[in-house]
Amino acid sequence: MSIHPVVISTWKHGLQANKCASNLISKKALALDVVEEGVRITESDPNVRTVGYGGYTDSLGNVTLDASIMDHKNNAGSVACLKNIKHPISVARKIMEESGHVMLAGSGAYNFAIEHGFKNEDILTEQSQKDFLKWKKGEIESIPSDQNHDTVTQLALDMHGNLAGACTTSGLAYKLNGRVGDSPIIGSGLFVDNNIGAAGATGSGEEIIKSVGSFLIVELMNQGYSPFKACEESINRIIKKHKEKTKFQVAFIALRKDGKFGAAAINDGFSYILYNKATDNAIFNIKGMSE
Ligand code: SD4
Repeated sequence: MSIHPVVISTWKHGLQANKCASNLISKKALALDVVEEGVRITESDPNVRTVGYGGYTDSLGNVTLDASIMDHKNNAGSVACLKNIKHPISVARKIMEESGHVMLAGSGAYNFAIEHGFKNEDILTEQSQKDFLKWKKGEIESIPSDQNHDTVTQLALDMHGNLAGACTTSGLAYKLNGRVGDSPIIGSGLFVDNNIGAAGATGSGEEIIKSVGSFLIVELMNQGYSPFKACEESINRIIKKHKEKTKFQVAFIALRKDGKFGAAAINDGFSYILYNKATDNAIFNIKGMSE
């Protein structure tokens, strides 16, 4: 039976990442290589302000990056609070493949990266620096929520029938120094089980961590939920914990082993990009479940 590849990425600014990944996957590349190459495009783009190079800073003016990756053999790698390295997703993969560990953080992660051939690069752009100074002076109170949640998470099913996922972010703008979000936490920002499916998150990391949202979606798919219903249930569990209408955003995407996919979000404004046999990198806008 021939397998039709699928690539799905969070947010409309995941378009270039999805295009790169879909181009590779249509040439029979492995899902793991596809998702790494795909999200590296976003990590390099200074106009995407919450991923990689040119991301918003933390409360001390540093750009600190979180990322995770999982392959079809249940291997996982992740990096938290990484400074001065442009491609945290590739460091996460190196940790997965060569460290004997799953997760490295802070200066240990940086030293590991340097020892493994990554370059020290200044990832603070002039714009990030200017915005930080304005924020310090109180001229920016907060970032509009549609611009403060743009972690790129990408899931792929390759022609060999294997799943992989990658998730990368600079986290919430002006977060406390040392804060780690959901993106590098396996099961929260990302989870892949090659027998079942894959899921990934974007949005308020604290909420996603507390609900272990991506693992929950994969487990619900294991129990027979469709990818869409599984995403909805994971969102609903977060909404139900809050008495007031939830102002923060959380969104999930999911991809099942058979290529079926789904997405759901708490509030309006979330979009995702899909490549499959029916759609060549189209953008889909999602209506929020709390609206
Ligand atoms: C975090 N999930 O660190 C991320 C936030 C996000 O772009 O989506 N940022 O909590």
